[in-house]
Amino acid sequence: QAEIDYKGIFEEWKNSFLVYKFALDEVNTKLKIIQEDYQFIHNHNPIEHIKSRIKSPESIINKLRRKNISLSIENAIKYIHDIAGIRVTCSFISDIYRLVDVIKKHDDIKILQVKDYIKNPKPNGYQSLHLLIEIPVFLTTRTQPVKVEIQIRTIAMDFWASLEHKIFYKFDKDVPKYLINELKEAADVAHHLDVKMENLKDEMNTYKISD
Ligand code: 0O2
Repeated sequence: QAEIDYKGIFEEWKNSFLVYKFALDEVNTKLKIIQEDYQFIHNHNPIEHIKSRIKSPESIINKLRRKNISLSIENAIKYIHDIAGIRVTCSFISDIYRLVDVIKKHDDIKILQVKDYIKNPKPNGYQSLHLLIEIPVFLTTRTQPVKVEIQIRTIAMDFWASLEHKIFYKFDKDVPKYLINELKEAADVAHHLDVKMENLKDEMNTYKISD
């Protein structure tokens, strides 16, 4: 198979990708405002980290191939929903749902899809809440709606997902059965920790109120 000129493709796609950078800027600003405002009102910061990225052409091409879709910028824009991606790490599971409720209230954001892998984890144990949104980007000559995937998870879910991702690629997607089982077990332990931490926080809050 001929080698793909990723650099060439990137050059060709660069202009179409600029709006994704603008969309990420918009969502990042919204999240930072929520973070500061929440801290101010409730004296609690629901967001630990925010990380954003534009998906690399290599990764977009691999995903198009995985989905059996022919390679073109039009197809990338139409079928790859996470070209612009933001990962938000929260302290507690309740923070995740609180954040989703706040995002849903933003009039300019259209929620296209909610995938709740916390209530329904993937068979391998993967947990996170994925929001596919569309946000308007105001350009000089037009307004363009742009898709952004927001992945919201706890620190424990993020810890698990980063290691699973590394293992998956280390074994070139052919992970030995015993490691798959151990990863599933680790995901259950991570969930147990999340539930325990949530309970501890609730306990602590009742003390604060009765003081
Ligand atoms: P990368 O390298 O992280 O970008 P769809 O949008 O429904 O057509 P998609 O995009 O597979 O199909 O949907 P989904 O389930 O929302 O997954 C999107 C992203 O979630 C993935 O992007 C990962 O970032 C993350 N993810 C989903 N499942 C797993 C998992 O089992 N383990 C880990 N570590 N991450 C997961 P990419 O493009 O697959 O990968």
